[in-house]
Amino acid sequence: MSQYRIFKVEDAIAYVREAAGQGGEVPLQGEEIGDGNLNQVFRVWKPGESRGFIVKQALPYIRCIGESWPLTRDRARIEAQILLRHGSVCPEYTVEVLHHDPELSVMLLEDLSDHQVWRQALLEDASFPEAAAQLGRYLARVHYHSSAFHLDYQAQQAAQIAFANPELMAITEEVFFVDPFRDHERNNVEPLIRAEAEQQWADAALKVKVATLKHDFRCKGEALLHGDLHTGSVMVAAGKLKVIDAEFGGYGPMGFDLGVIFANLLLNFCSQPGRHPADAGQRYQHRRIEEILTLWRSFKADFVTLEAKSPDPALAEPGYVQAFMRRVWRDALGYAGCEMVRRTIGIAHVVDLDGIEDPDRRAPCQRQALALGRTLVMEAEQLDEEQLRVLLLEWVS
Ligand code: SR1
Ligand code: MG
Ligand code: MG
Ligand code: MG
Repeated sequence: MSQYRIFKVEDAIAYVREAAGQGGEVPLQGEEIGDGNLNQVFRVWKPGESRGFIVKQALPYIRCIGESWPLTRDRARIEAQILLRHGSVCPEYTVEVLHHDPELSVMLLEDLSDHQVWRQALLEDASFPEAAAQLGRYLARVHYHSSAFHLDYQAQQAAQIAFANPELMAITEEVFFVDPFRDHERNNVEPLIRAEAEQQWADAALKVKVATLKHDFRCKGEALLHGDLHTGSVMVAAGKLKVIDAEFGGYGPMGFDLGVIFANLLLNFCSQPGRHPADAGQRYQHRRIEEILTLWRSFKADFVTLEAKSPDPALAEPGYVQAFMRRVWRDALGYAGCEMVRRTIGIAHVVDLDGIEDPDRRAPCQRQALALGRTLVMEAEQLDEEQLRVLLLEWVS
């Protein structure tokens, strides 16, 4: 279409006119609404109409850092292709890509402004009782259909090549598994929890477990992951859910996506004593435990149902999928532990913890997130679903 330029509102409007076929006679308005770490995002709408369009454009650098950390714009093309692939097997729960332009590093997405970001909904104690089960179904569908259970060897190899995302997944390796487990300049450690961070950096047993998880993240290409499935990548509305923001996606272990979302529910869990009086906070903590277990059970039930139709005679062997699910569960707990640690002392935090204004109330919540994260990494191999529930109940405070 045209040469790359960093969009201003008028460029986003012009792109909508062309990509969505909105002629010059249609009045359109726009505003920049992006609050993520990487991209700029515009909403463009016709005055008087509630539903508009979303324009997401990749900048040639990481937005939250600036031009000192350059980053491939090709991530916009990769994200569009991942969302289209995930949408082809799970349209109900994947944001719709209406158009994308690799040259402009831009895509046109359905407007979800009648939805709420799940992270925000959880912080406002708004109840979306179906969200956990819906997200489990989403993960079962997108993981199964991109895995060896569904694709033959050639098709899966082709997908691994087509969805290769080396630059973004290398960032995940660094900011998820490397920096937070040593004293790195990119970390963001608050003074009140410095001692706990230093203790962790000296924890050789923990670092060996994290090394395994990192190695598997690189080598275990089980499925086409979302790659950054925190509660800010999930939009919810009454009875509805849509997953957005797949730029960190690529082939990796299924337990990674599950672990990231478990961890973000647990970060909310850890934030409760800093946000609410004990009785209300504990009620919300119990909800987070149930959401994690519901999400997992929904994932497992749907995955096992899909797997029953697997065309691969070896992987369809009765009993194998159950053994595989146990491995995915164990991986998920390990990745959940890493995500909790990195969102507490790494480069990218979460508002659940950082939004607690009083540092003396915030620090105990952050300490709990670090300690629970460590426990999950260390004990992942020993915990079944019921044991996780018992363990988390012990952390309710
Ligand atoms: C430097 S990028 C840091 C994080 O922001 C994104 O949201 C991803 O979670 C990434 O790890
Ligand atoms: Mg986002
Ligand atoms: Mg993101
Ligand atoms: Mg983003």
